[in-house]
Amino acid sequence: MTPKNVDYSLYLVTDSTPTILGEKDLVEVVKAAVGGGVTIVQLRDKNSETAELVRIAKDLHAVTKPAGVPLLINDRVDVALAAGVEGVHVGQDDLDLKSARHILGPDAIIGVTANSLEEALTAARDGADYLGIGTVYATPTKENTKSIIGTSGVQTILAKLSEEGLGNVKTVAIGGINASNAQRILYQSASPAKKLDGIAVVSAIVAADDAKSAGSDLRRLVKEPPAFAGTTAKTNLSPSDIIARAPNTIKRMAERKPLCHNMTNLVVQNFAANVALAIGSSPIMSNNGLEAGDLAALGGSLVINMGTTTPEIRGNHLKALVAYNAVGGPVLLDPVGAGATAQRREGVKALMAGGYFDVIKGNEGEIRTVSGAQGVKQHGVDSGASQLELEDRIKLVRGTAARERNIILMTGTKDVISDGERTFVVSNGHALLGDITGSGCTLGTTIASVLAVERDDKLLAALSGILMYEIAAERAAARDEVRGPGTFVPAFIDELYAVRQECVQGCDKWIQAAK
Ligand code: 3NM
Ligand code: MG
Repeated sequence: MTPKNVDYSLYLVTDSTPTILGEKDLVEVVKAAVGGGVTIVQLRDKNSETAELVRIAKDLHAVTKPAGVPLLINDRVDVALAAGVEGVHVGQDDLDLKSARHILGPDAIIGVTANSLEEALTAARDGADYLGIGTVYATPTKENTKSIIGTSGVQTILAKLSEEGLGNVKTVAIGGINASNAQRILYQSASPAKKLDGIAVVSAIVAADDAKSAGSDLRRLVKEPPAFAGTTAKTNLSPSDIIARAPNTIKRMAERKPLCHNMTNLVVQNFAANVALAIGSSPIMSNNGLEAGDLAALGGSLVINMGTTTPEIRGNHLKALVAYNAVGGPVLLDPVGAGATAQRREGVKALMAGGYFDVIKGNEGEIRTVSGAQGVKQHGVDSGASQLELEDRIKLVRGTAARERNIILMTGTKDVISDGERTFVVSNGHALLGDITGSGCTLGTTIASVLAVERDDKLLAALSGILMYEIAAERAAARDEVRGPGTFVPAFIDELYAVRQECVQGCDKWIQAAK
């Protein structure tokens, strides 16, 4: 057990306060957690007197040492020395790293709390063995945390560490991490050059009724990629290959008839169900989060549409999101009107912190809000005029997709779609789509339907859906009987149906209209 060879994958930080530990015995909890698979332990106790702390540390060490699990003491270098444990963890207001190193020597494991990029870079330069990066999500366990940085904040720090040649420092994330989000946090915080070495948890283990099973559940989760990651190898299809494959992708969808579960707004339920039927998926319109687990088990995909949202609806959305993430069922977010009200801005944040979206699609204002831009002006749920140049839209979409590690689609006269590496601008579609209700929402339904059958290359799935949808709109608008929005809707549904039939019959001339 040398300091440079520590397994940081599941880091338990203790807490002896009654609200978290309850009536349980700390040593028993740590013993159980180590039995479950915790790989490193920190004694964090802000209340006990020094002599008592040393006693606790020795008791814990008697449990951790035989298991080959390092024990560190929060803040107290003196206690670490007295108890003969493997190291310390120091916060920004504790003894500084260099002094701690001087006292404990080169072999001690010394970790530092980093709540910001500056703190992370400084600690890494000063020779910390690892950084505890946070606060990822707000947590009742530690009040007055400095800032909630989310997975994007962790990712920024990891990328910068690597860029500055500090990629060797080990890293764990902390704050609000539990079994429901551990895999996603590891996945979404990863930058191309550096990923986390592990997660640190307090309440997810210490407050659990059974610390051993809580520990072993978490250990299993941190070892495996999340179900939604699908095959991690991206297909290396060229842009023209991707477009050429769209008809066959639609064909597979129409033949499989996957379930497309829509949690959508009151306005478009009927239209969205009709679009799903026309393109060849099987719609279910259910806003009940409690049945989402049963529906997710059927192997389809989910659309979460914020069109008519309330706190109660958001609760249902979050339940469904977790249920689909657990089985790797694709989820598409349509953050309708995201920038329009405080409720909606909050809603987007809560949803993005509550689970993984394979695709997020919205108009310019909505995607800007998703990207975290402040002060986005949106008057209603309609798109309004574009405020960004195409070049800036591309940058924003690509950057957000790379950050979220998903697909971002910004709709408009020109749609911009990216998986963070590959970016497409689609110029298909028709102005009449802007004159009917639910065209954005049902594009979401279309893309989600394709995603249900094409999970390896999600960009291919999304692009196939967009092309089918927008080329069908062009064909509908060109029909003689179409004189405006009223006659457009039935013609559009017919053309979606026609494109689907053409795909099934292997006649893919329609794709030549892609531009
Ligand atoms: N440090 P839980 S957050 C000890 O942000 C600690 O530096 C934090 O508790 C930081 O796993 C935190 O119960 C508490 O959310 C984490
Ligand atoms: Mg401290």
